[in-house]
Amino acid sequence: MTEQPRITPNENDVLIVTDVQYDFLPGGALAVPEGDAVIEPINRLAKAFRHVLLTQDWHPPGHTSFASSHPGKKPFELIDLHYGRQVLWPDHCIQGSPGAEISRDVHVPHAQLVIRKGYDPAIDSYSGFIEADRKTSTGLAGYLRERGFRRVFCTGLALDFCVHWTALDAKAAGFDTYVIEDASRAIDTNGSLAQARADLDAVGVKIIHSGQIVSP
Ligand code: VGL
Ligand code: ZN
Repeated sequence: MTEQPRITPNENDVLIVTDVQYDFLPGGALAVPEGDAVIEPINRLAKAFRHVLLTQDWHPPGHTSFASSHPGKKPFELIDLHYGRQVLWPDHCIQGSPGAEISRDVHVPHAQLVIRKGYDPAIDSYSGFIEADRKTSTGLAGYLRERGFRRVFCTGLALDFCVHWTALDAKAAGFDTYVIEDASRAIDTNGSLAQARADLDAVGVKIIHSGQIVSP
């Protein structure tokens, strides 16, 4: 294997920790396989970044992304909504519920921002930047620009949904964007993981390993 380049986080870098919430962890309503494996690398990485922010999936009860909101539909089926195709999910990350809490095992006391998403009852949001209608902004790109960040490092859950879309939108917003693969895990439904990798590659998001930044 060729040696991977080392990356040293600097003042213009931000680590984004996506959706490490109880509902995406083992035992949760939408548990990502091996989701808890992201916590150790994230904790290790977080110590190397001065600037860290978290995202939090944050749905009202009856959210349009829930299969339970569409009579006769089951989780993981696809449906066409007013903004396009939507995977239907088990009810998850309901505002104020224990499952929506960020895991207490994520040790990022110095996180500077928690950006919530998916709070519009009629629009899902995988991305921390732009909702699934692909129009409504969360304000995150403006925040990052105003803070002067240039490189964005993406981690968390799930690699093929929220990390994927957050990374694509970071790149499209002009940030030099990385996904730290071992600090992320996928749901992998309907070919979503292969598609996510192809999309990230196609736009030049760099897929790296945490060992390039911090030693295990
Ligand atoms: C996510 C499915 C539904 C994620 C959020 O965090 O990747 N996936 N809501
Ligand atoms: Zn969600």
